[in-house]
Amino acid sequence: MNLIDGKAVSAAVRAKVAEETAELKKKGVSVGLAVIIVGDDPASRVYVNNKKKACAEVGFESFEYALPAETTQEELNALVDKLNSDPKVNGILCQLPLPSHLDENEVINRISPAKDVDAFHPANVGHIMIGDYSFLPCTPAGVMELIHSTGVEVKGKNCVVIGRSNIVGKPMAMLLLHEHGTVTITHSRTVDLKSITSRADILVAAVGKANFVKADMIKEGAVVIDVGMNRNEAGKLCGDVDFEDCKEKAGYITPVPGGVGPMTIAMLMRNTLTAAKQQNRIK
Ligand code: BQF
Repeated sequence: MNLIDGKAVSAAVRAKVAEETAELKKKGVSVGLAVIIVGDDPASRVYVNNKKKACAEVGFESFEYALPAETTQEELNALVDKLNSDPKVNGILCQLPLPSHLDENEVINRISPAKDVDAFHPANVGHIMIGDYSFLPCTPAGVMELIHSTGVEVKGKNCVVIGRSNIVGKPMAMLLLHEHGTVTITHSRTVDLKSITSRADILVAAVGKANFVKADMIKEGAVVIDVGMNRNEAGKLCGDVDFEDCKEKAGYITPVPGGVGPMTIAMLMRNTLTAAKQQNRIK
């Protein structure tokens, strides 16, 4: 088994972003990311803190907008409008999930596609589908970087994605397809999941169930990427893959924490830098 070190790969990406950010600064260009968080979900708070910390590290300005849980749609919309027209803000993200009285799609649709560093806006989703993109969705992009770090080529391989969310599963499948993988998307209604996952040379688990993937579901030597962020019965952070069960059989495997998570943040930094360059007409 080879452990895929998401911390190391993400540190390399962030170092490159920091270097380019310093170059921009010499040209008088600063990079800014606005992060909106509504309510007090503890996991969201941790994620937002991770993003702000990463911004500081690479030399971006970050602007946090922490709104109370009772915020109205109109107030949220007004904030997005303000950030869309603020030249110091190159990237805007609204931390999901939102409290249930707020419409996530309405917010996503309102963020200027040019500042949509999560790549959730339908215009950016469309770009991804066509294969012409400036921003890749952070988590799938991070997974691709981790796969690249193994040296295993995607071209011609059986790639299986477990999960079909708009944020991970669907764009993940599309990125693997762009690299010429033969891609299968599986989900909760899939019949005989194990027979499909067992044939995967590259398996990406984005299920949302702790320790769901067991050794008998994977192929010997497979690249196993764990996108899960779950808490088990003991409250311990764990992935969708039963790491202990799978680690000897997998060829390469990501841990949780320290696998995909840090890459998601690194890709957000890369997207924000890209946004700043585009807004300042720098190639
Ligand atoms: C690590 C996220 C589910 C739903 C919404 C580093 C993060 C996590 C783990 C992080 C995630 C998960 C984020 C580690 C952002 C990734 O060391 O393993 C960083 O901050 N993430 C998010 O913003 O929204 C989510 C998962």
